[in-house]
Amino acid sequence: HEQPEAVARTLEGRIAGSRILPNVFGVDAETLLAQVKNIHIVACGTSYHAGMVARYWIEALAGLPCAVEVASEYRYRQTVVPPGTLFVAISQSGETADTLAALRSGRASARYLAALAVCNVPESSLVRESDLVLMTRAGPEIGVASTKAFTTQLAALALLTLELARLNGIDDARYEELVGELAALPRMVAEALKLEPQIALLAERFVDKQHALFLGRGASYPIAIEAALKLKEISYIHAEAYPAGELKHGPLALVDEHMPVIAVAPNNQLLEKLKSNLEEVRARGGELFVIADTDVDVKLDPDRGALLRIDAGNNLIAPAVFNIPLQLLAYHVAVLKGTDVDQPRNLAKSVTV
Ligand code: F1P
Repeated sequence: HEQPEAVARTLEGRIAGSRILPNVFGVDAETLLAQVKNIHIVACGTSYHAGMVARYWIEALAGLPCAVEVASEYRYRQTVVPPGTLFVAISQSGETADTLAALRSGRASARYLAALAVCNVPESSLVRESDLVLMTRAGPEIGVASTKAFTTQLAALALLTLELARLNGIDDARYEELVGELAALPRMVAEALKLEPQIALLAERFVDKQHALFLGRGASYPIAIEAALKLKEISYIHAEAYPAGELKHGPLALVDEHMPVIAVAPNNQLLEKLKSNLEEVRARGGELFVIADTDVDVKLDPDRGALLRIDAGNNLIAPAVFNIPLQLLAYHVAVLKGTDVDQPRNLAKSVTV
């Protein structure tokens, strides 16, 4: 519920009128970022999912090649780092061992053009050891599971994307339009939170479930993965996420009346494809819950699912907005099941070993 303020803090002083202010990423950042030819994003857990969203944004808007990987694998691969690579480490705590190790191994061999930290803790090791820093300013997260940290990471990564897009020649009018949309994010998040009573009702339909399947396409796919992670880490329901187009390559075999399917349906060029994937679920008697943009219609059997509408705004910030009802869903299922939402079993806030 603090997220509108947290996201507003992330954006504060970084947008003036219709542009992102120069040097919000550090001293001489503009000169450095103008040389970026390639991006490697590295993170763990929820922060990794924020990076996955950013990859869609950076490729589409800045036209730069962008790879994203969990730090625990990146650090052990013989990663090829092309010249002009910006290393972006995302971490709420700035102390996650694998993320720091990935940063340090790259720095030791001087392979990066620069390292940029997207982080929530100013005095952290990650911030101290990076060349450029973008603080998320989420404020302290009490719970183990990242919520506002994730949404503010998305806001910070959208700032980075738009700066890279500007430096790589995005059309001025499009740039200004996108900056305006990003500035509206705190308000959109506040609106999304108003869905809570509906989500609380929806949660009742998950309490007795053993499994759940989340689907998304494009930049909504990482949001589906993050939603599955939230559900499993705080409610202990086994949840998986797939790109909706992968359904027929295996997971469809799991769909029956016991498998709830939750789909994220923004109004974009992928919608028709998504609808045909959802039809495959419906035809097999699966329970289908669709979180959809206001003007999206999806065919559902009333007793076998539900449609929840949300004003997700536009393509850029839509993932951050869709994320809110999905976090609320995990929260309400956990509350109904009586699990400890703030301190899930077996998990630590910061994985430092
Ligand atoms: C990464 C992370 C969190 C998760 C949990 C364990 O932390 O996977 O996303 O919620 O607390 O660690 P960080 O690198 O973002 O601090």
